[in-house]
Amino acid sequence: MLRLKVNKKDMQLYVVTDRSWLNGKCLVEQVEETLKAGATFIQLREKDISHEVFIALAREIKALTDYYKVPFVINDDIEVALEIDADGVHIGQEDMTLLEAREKLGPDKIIGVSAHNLEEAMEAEALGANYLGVGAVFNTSTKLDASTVGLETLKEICSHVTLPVVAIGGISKNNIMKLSGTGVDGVAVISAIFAQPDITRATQELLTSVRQMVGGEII
Ligand code: 3NM
Repeated sequence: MLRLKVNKKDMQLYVVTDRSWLNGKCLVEQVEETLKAGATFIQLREKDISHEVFIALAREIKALTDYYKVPFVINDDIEVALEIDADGVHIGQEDMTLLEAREKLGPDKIIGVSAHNLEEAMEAEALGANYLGVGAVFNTSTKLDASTVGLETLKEICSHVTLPVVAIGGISKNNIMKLSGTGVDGVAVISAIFAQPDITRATQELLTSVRQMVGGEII
């Protein structure tokens, strides 16, 4: 199956939004800061938000990601993705099935799927996912129900699928190099960017590290 929608390079620095770190700042401005500093993919992930606010936020971010030519997906909410013509959705194992999402979105949209083991990863690939998110690779306090996936499992998944794979969960500039040699294409982060006082600097530092990591020696 030919899948050109997501390049492995798009996974390098995958930024997931989280309004809980705003501290009075504006999410759209924060997202633009990450894009200016080199973010390669944006996911709007907002829980506890009204449909109207979600749509308004999503539209504003879509205008930015179009301008910066970076893929933009919506977490879970396929109706929002359709309404604002996002590039796609990211779904978990417990969300709607991949086949249902594909039926609603059509063949041209991106569907990213969270996988926690080889079986889930291979199934998602077989059913037409465009990329995989694998985590949590480290302990994270951002997603309370995240269970940890070992680096060996991450490596096993990367070696068995051809899809782009992004690691998620507790990744920071201090531990990113531990992912070297796993075969992962990049990192997805929330707090390593949004919880930092200087978002531009945090983004640039992560991007530098992730490029070293993906280009690094096999461990
Ligand atoms: N998904 P941080 S971990 C949104 O394991 C999310 O699937 C995860 O936030 C998974 O970068 C996670 O602050 C939270 O750890 C990532």
